[in-house]
Amino acid sequence: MKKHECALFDLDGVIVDTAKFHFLAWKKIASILNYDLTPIDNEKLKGVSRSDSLDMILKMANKNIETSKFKAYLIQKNLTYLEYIKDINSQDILPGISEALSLLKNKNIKIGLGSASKNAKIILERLGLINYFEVIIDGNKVEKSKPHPQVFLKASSNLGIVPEKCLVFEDSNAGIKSAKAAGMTAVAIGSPEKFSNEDFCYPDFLTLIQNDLDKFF
Ligand code: B16
Ligand code: MG
Repeated sequence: MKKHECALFDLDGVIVDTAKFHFLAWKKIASILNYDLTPIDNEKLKGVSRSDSLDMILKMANKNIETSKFKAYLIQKNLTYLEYIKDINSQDILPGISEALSLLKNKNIKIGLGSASKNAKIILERLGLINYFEVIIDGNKVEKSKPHPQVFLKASSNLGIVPEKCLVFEDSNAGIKSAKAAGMTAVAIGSPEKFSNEDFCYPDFLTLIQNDLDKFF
């Protein structure tokens, strides 16, 4: 197995289960549009930026809205989401993540974040994990949303590691496509049927670190 020098983590759905809160917040906006957003619809929104997500929901609902309303829905969605995550703390870190971060740190592997979320920093702070990350590329730092490779390419160039030596942990199909388009090794976390282009897939992070984390680094 090729050894990697850098680990790039997605946030929502990999480090913490905030995906369920994004879903609930979008469900409220969708219901205003008279659309019942389903978990299957929601899979397509994972890893996608806030405004691209609203565009996709409008297509699903077959609705057109004016720009002012579009902006208002983005604000409303984020306020709902922020309310859901206001008490988030270290107990919400998904199993295996803390162990993996300290293991990687001890091995001198560079650690970065590649998230579409504009709320990434406050979430990492609330989880008490922010100091593990040498580089944080979030939704405020990219113009192009996953599946575009920009988020992971920016992380690797900021860390000074070539893409081929970077390993990405992702829970979304958009994120896996982004990692592969960046020329990186893509590890999918979740059920294999959700993904199309991953290099490896594990049902959850705990299974990955109990069996295989060492072989990648
Ligand atoms: P925000 P990730 C993504 O984060 C989420 O998966 C996606 O559902 C969300 O729309 C996006 O962040 C933007 O989040 O509204 O907080 O800016 O999975 O790339 O860490
Ligand atoms: Mg994610």
